[in-house]
Amino acid sequence: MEKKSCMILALDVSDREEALKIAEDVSEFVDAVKVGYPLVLATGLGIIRELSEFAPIIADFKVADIPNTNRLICEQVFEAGADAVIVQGFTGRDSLDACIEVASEYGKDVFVVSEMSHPGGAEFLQPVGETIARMAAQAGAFGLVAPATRPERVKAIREIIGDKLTIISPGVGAQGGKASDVIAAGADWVIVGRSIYRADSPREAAREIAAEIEAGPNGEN
Ligand code: NUP
Repeated sequence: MEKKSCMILALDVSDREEALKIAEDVSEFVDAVKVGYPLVLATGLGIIRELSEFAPIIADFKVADIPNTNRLICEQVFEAGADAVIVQGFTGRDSLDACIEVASEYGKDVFVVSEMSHPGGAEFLQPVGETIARMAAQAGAFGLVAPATRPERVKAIREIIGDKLTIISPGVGAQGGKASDVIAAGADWVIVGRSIYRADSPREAAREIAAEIEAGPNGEN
C-alpha cells in the first residue's frame, strides 16, 4: 500500500453500483478502500475483486475466532482478492498467529485492532489496548487499527510500537476525529467513511480531507 494521501476510504454502502462509482470517483484521493460487512453482505464477496481495480482493498472483517476458523476466514478473504485483512487482537496470540500465517502464505497483510474508536471502545478494549499492540508487534503483524477519536491514544501506541508497525486510524469526521491531528499523533493513514460516501460530492469531500491532511494541524505544512 503506497502512502500518498494518507487516507483510506471506508466504503460502507450497500449498493454495488454506488460502491463502484464512489470508489472510481475518489480513487485519486485515497490510498486504499476498506470494505466490511455492510457492503459484502449486501453484494457478495465478489465486490472485493471488482473494487480492486481502483485501489488496494482492506477487508474489515474484524476476524475474532479460534485459530482454525480464523485461518479458514483469512483464506477466503485473500482468495477473494483482498490485499489486507483487519482482525481482532483480544482473541489472543494463537488466533492472531493463524491469520498472520495465512497472510504470509498469500503475501498479504494483517492489521490488528488494538482499541476501537467509538465510546464503548473505552470500556473493555482500551485497558488492554497497549498489550494488544505489543503482541501484534511481536507476532509480526503489518499494522494496527487505533482510534482517530483519541489522538492521544494513537500517540501512546506509536510510542510503544515505534516504527515497526503501521497505524491506520478510523473515527475521522462523523465520529469527531480530525484527520491532520491523527496523522500528527503518529497514524500513517486515516480511515474515512460517512464524511465521504454521504457527501453530495464524495470526490470533493475526499479532496478536502486530503488537503487538510497535507496542510497539517495548524494549516502550516
Ligand atoms: O475502532 C474502529 N472504529 C471504526 O470506525 C474500527 C473500525 N474498523 N472502524 C470502521 O471504520 C467502521 O466499521 C467503519 O467502517 C469505519 C469508520 O467509518 P465512519 O465513521 O468514518 O463512517
